[in-house]
Amino acid sequence: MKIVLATGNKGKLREFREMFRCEVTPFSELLGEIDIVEDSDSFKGNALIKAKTIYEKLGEEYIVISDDSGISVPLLGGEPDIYSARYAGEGASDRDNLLKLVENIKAKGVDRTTAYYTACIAIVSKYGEYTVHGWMHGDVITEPRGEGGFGYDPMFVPDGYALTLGEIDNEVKKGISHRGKALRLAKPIIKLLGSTS
Ligand code: ITT
Repeated sequence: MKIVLATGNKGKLREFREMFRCEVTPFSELLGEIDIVEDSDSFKGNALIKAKTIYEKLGEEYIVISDDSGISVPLLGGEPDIYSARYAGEGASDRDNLLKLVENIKAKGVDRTTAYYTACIAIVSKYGEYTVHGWMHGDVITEPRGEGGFGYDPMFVPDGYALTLGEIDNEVKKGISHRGKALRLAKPIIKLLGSTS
């Protein structure tokens, strides 16, 4: 069975490719651009919407994997959470979203506060639907640093580190990240599904 990723996010695609030793294809190479409406109220719900939409278009020879993820800041009542990709509005860039989060934290009168990333990975194949989660805890800061990673990484300092994810090597991020943890749980499921066909 062929593994297809139901994501249009280049940062996620790069991290998936680095973690999977087998070939993974982004859905756009097979289906072109598709606008998927992510209207669930949870990471799990949105991850399943993405994977099921692509699986239904591709069919039984495929294992479709999606990721729905985001950052949550307790000081802001958990924002932006499932709205992380569109925090500064529909079509907002990673930079716009990061700057909005910086401004909202500053408006609370602090320059650092706790935060965590969540990733839900959904796997859909002819054998059914599976989901796994991973989390990474740390702090967000109002003076972003570093060019690495993507999204909110330049403002996120993982617990136990002094550097931001924008400054930390990608290999290190994989070992500690929400996505890395979820992917390590997803791997044996994907392997089993691939060998059952
Ligand atoms: P797809 O739905 O096509 O996969 P997306 O970017 O719209 O891509 P999400 O709806 O899951 O994906 O939104 C995730 C957002 O959360 C993403 O755009 C980033 O802003 C942020 N995010 C998630 N994981 C991150 C990470 O590892 N580092 C930095 N930001 C991350």
